[in-house]
Amino acid sequence: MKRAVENLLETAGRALSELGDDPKALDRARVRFLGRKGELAQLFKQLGQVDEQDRREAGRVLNEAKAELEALFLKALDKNRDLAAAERPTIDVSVPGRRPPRGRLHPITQTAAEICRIFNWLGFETVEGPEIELDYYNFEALNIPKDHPARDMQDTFYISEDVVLRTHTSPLQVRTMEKRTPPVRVIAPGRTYRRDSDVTHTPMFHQVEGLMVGKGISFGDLKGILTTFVHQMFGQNVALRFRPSFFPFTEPSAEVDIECVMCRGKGCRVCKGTGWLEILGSGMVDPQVYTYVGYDPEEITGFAFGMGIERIAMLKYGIDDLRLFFENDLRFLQQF
Ligand code: 2NL
Repeated sequence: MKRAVENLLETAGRALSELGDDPKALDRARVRFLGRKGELAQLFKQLGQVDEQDRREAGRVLNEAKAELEALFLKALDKNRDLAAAERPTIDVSVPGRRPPRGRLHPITQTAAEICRIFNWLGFETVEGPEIELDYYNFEALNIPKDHPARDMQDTFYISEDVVLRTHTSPLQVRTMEKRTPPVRVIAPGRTYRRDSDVTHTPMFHQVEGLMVGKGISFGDLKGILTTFVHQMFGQNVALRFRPSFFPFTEPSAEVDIECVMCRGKGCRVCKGTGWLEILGSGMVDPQVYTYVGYDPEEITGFAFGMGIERIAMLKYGIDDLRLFFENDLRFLQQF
């Protein structure tokens, strides 16, 4: 038995020294010598056949051999790990890191923020609200009667008989007046929806509307505020004009044109030869609207205005195709 054990230790030692650094070979050797059916286990099995008086000594020798073998394999395993670590590529800490791509705000978002910033500076508070609206706030309270063309099924997304996707951001201002007592000065940006889709119309587009109501607010205030806005947005020297117009919710009403930003008023393709570009609609809030929100039309006056953000962005950045805003082509978006 003693001989067999010495033999085993010697073979194992030799096998380990010839192993090289392959971790799989090391594991195969471990199974061969220390495994459940390995060579050492075979010797333990033979213990039963050893003479009674020698069995105790043989057991001791076998247990010692087992401890020695285990120590041998642990050492080989350690050496193996060191070799593997040495082979792993080291990290070059001086290599510059990969830069994550930096996002930016969509040109529509930037334009809306710029418009709101100017009006905030003029004392208007930004308000936001639901895109799914009651017919009452979208039409009724704005003096748009049931048979008005703006309510036509052609233009409005109806969710039910009295619920719509808002067709403008005016309902926000109605809600604001309902909640507050004058004076009120708010600017309301947001998404709006109309059943309209061609080269110059998208079913979802963006609007900013503003409202200023209180005691003694006049058409002169409207002209002053909107003139200041145009000069801040498009430049101090840009000419503008107020042209009579009509909206169901304002009386009188006026549209604002600016001198064409492409040809500086000479006449070109963009302004269709007129030298002027329409940028917003406005007017004195119709007294009828005040009765809906519980204001006294004898006491309260004010003005409101609305503009399409896509149109403002196109004029400000010289973009000639509305669809570019909705394609999300990074080559386009990264320019803003
Ligand atoms: C346009 C014209 C306009 C308004 C919006 C408004 C809101 C209330 C009362 C009265 Cl609560 N008016 N909004 C007034 C005039 C014109 O928008 O061309 N928008 C793109």
